[in-house]
Amino acid sequence: MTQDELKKAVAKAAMDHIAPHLNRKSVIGVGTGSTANFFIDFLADYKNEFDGAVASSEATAERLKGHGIPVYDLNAIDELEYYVDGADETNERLELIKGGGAALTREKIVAAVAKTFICIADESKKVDILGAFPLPVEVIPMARSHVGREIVKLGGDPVYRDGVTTDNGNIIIDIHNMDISRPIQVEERINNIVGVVTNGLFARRPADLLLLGTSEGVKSIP
Ligand code: ABF
Repeated sequence: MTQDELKKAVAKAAMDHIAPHLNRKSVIGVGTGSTANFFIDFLADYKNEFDGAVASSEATAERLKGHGIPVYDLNAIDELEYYVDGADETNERLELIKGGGAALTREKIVAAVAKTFICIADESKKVDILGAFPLPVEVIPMARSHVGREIVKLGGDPVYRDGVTTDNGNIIIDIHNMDISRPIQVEERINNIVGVVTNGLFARRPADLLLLGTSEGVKSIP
């Protein structure tokens, strides 16, 4: 199977997982990226069976609206039962690196609110130790040099992501060669640097369910 076929298979598996629980009041949290896009396309088939969605990026909001799915501001929502999104890396404990698409802050906010975070990914994303994928950090523009210096002190190599502005008007620094054998500690240390909005480690709030696309079919973890 191609990588796209694996992504489509996990998106379908996520839809099959939540479909029986949808009702007219349900609002679904929807992530960003190519795997999440496949999920949005499946979600569109059910648009008369739920209320609407909360989007983790402007791009996702546009795709949802294009399908005629109402998009709500998160502040207008009392409860979010499910959040479905992809990842750049996941380990066995469902701790993730996200943010390759620069939407990490909104993704982390939606994940924080959702009762159940379902991560959908093809098997290329599964690793033993996080960190081969450079760790994205959203930074307030005037703090760029300061944050870079602090990252070096923590043992990482900061690389400014040229030409990228987040939906929140900030910049992205990608951290290469960081030791992420203790993900929660690294997540907290980076978030404590003044000027950091958030970083792409989802370890304090990992996914609850991983649907992993493999050549033998979709694996459900745990
Ligand atoms: C989002 O999309 C991100 O957090 C992650 O960076 C990316 C994964 O992209 P794809 O599904 O295209 O591989 O979920």
